Amino acid sequence: SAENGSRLWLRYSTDGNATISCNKQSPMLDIATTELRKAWKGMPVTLILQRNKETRALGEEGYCLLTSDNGQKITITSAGERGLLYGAFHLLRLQDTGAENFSKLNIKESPTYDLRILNHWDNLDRSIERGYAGRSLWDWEALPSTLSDRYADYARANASIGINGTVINNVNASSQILSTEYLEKVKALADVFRPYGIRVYLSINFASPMQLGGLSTADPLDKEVIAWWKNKTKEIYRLIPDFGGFLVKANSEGQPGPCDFNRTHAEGANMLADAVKPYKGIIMWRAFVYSPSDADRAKQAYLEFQPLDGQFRNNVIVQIKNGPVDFQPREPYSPLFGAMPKTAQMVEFQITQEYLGFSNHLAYLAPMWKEFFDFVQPSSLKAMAGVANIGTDANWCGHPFAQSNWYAFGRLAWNPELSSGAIAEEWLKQTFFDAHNPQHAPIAHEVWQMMMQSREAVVDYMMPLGLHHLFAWGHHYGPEPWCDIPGARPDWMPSYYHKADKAGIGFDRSHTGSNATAQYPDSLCHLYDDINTCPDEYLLWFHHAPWNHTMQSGRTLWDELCFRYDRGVQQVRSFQRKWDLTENYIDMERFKDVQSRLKIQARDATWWKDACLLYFMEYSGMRIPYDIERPI
Ligand code: GCW
Repeated sequence: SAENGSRLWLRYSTDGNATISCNKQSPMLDIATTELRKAWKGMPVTLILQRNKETRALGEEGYCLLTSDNGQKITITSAGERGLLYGAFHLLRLQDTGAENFSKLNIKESPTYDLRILNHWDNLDRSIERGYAGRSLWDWEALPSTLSDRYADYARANASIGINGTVINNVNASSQILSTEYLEKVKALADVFRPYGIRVYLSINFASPMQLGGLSTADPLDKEVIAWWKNKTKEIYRLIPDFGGFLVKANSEGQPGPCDFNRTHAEGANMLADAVKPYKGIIMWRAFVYSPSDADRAKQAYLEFQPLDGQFRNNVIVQIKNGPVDFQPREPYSPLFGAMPKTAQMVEFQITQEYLGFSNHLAYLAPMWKEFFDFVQPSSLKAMAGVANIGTDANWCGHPFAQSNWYAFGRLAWNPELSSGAIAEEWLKQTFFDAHNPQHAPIAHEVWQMMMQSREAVVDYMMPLGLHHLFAWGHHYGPEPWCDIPGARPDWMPSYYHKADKAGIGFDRSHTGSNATAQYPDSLCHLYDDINTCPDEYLLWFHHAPWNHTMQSGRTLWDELCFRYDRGVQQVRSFQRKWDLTENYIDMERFKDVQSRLKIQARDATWWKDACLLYFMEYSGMRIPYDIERPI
């Protein structure tokens, strides 16, 4: 049955047998105690809502898990109800991963970020931009009177990993979402999510005062526009008192914004910030801006936003994609991070695999996000957002392993110091394997290895060595480095990015080229700017390197390119073999599902390799090395 995938990582049995108590009652605390009653099989657990010095230091969402009474009892203590909910899920996770000796628990937890937010690119017609797991969960037609069970299931899954906010509609926003009719529907969702500790946010269309309000302008300095947003905000908070705020994509890819009225991003953001301020709302203002101009696309967000540092209200957070272009399998981090010391910043990761094989390819993304944190201090950020990969598919995410990315996003937003390996291990134990069965351990380890290698494999078979955006036009599935559509935007053409010619391949972003390297802090700038010190994985991001350039391996660039593409293909084949080992250990349904998706992935990897190498060969004029491709 489809049940296997639908339960996500919350598969624990429901034969709990312990005494669970709590010193207070509320809808949220009922959820916490019910979870424990259903599944906890150990000593009695008491949830204690208590404000004292210790709990206050951990905040409303933090908690202590402690074994007391000589190992006879477990207490979960928090200053806030949400802390108790998270503590309950933590305890169940420990039981399910078989990780702890419960006689000596002494755990104190609190989240690194107060805002841990999913972004849904869901449209009001229930299509999902870049969604690969069915339709949108939000059944707008049936709302507000009919509530799908999946709303609460969704909220519960999020709560179990600490996600506490959701932007439920696409950043390419319809102004319709702010109509009274839709706000009633949004309120119904917010009411379901609230006891799970989840706040609702909305993406807004900057031209809403015109499109919805009938005004002649959306100029953020116009009095009527200001008044319109104030009224709208008031209406929202009357319905949803804990509404989180707005997410805005402005002057980006054709969306309206303050620049249409000769105002800056800061002026636009601040107008909205003032409207939500009385209610403690926030504005997440995206920095994903670029246009077909002379400036290198990778430089544009920095050029536009860095000079605005210090001009934003303190309830504005600038939301920046991890890399300077667009969620590629590998990008260097965006140099805008750290370049606006007077402005709150947050990172936007993409959980949905727009550029990583949709829901056909197995790609565990925690290593990619951790790579970002190798460069950007977690403490320099205010929050974390992830573009959701969730839809109406019975298993929520399409690929059974895509669930691990939802899971990992939540865990990293709670604590970005967790290792990707540890997260993969706990996810696998909860999702596929029995942590208490020693026979499962060696198989689980093989699958763990597959997860840990999977993102690098995608980089290898799609775009190694810093190549980027070789994707097919529009849908972004599969290779099309040769794509050439007359009259189309040049910055949407792969050749803009790979610049292959007889002399070499890659985008010169060093001082001899676009000089994007200069946007990085000095030490990195020097490292990246020099073709001899630039790390292999970013070489063709920053340099137009000659085909016979000597790589760190000693191979020529061309040979290295062939080697990497081939390595990616070989790795996917090794994943297929590893997965076959699991056949007798997990349910047939998920076994077969993953097996058939790996088959697609293996075929796609070969397709990528062949397409890219055969195309680039026309420029390099070199052969694919004999031990990779023997001539027939
Ligand atoms: O990644 C690109 C996508 C668009 C998306 C845009 C954005 C929501 O191809 O589909 O639009 O980025 O992040 O705004």
